Amino acid sequence: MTPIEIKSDFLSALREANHIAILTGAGVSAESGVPTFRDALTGLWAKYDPMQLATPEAFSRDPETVTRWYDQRRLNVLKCEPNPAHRALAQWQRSCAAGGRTFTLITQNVDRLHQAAGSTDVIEIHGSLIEWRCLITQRLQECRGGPFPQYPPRSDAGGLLRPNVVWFGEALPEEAARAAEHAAGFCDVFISIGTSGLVYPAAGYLHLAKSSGAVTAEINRDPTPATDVADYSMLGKAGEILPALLQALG
Ligand code: BJW
Repeated sequence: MTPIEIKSDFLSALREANHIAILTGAGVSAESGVPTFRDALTGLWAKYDPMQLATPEAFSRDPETVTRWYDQRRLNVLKCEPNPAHRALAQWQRSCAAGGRTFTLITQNVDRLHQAAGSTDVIEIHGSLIEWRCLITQRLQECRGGPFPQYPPRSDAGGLLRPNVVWFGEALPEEAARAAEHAAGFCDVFISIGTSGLVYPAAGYLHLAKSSGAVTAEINRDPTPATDVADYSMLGKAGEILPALLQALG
């Protein structure tokens, strides 16, 4: 394995930063066995396009298929464990807190693996697929059990249940969106990790941070639209780069 190169001026920027903001995407959970959003769907799901399933229109048209897809993903996520990338971010947050510095973790992931690794105050801008919402009462219920007995599932009130995630065309949760924008606009260093940078408004946060004067960086297995925009780009697996970065920071 080639050694991971971390630029010394990037390390200096991190050491001097009072406010660090991180945006994570599906690539951070890939090494835990959670397929990324745009990974080809396999098996029975191969004929579907995730961009078409993750919409309120698909749910209205075919709630059975959409909820089966989300439940299968929920059941997979419940079997997955945090990986070294999640753990490094949680450890980094603790060490920043101990030094009186702010470390804001914004995630697009709906799998709760950051929280399982010990990260706190995680800003979930796309919701969570562990929580489901009754369309009659709007009550949320955490679902950690086995498969639902029927699809689409129903709440005790008899309403349809949908995953509490943000679909295309839906607004982000107001408080999470406000907190994420604030963190991106006021941080000293912003790092985008494991996201394709295709979905807005999240894809705009690195630009917002940069135009507000932050040092920006990207960690991704592959180049993305953010690669040429960020001040630093580290190509590789998040589960290898983040622990190396933390070690380099001492
Ligand atoms: C690794 C790795 C390893 C792999 N290590 N890396 C402005 C311009 C254009 C369009 C819009 C715009 N503003 C809004 C829009 C429309 C739309 C949008 O962005 N469309 C684009 C497709 C163009 N946005 C919306 O609709 C948003 N809503 C909105 O803006 O509302 C406005 C409104 C206001 C008021 C009233 C009403 C509306 C909502 C977006 C919601 C996105 N939701 C989803 C689904 C969540 C549930 C689910 O999971 O099913 O969120 S879509 C999907 O994409 C999911 C993800 O969180 C999100 C981002 O994906 P991510 O994380 O980047 O994953 P991938 O798979 O794309 O990439 C993985 C990456 O990992 C790759 O780069 C790999 O290389 C890398 N990788 N292994 C490091 N080991």
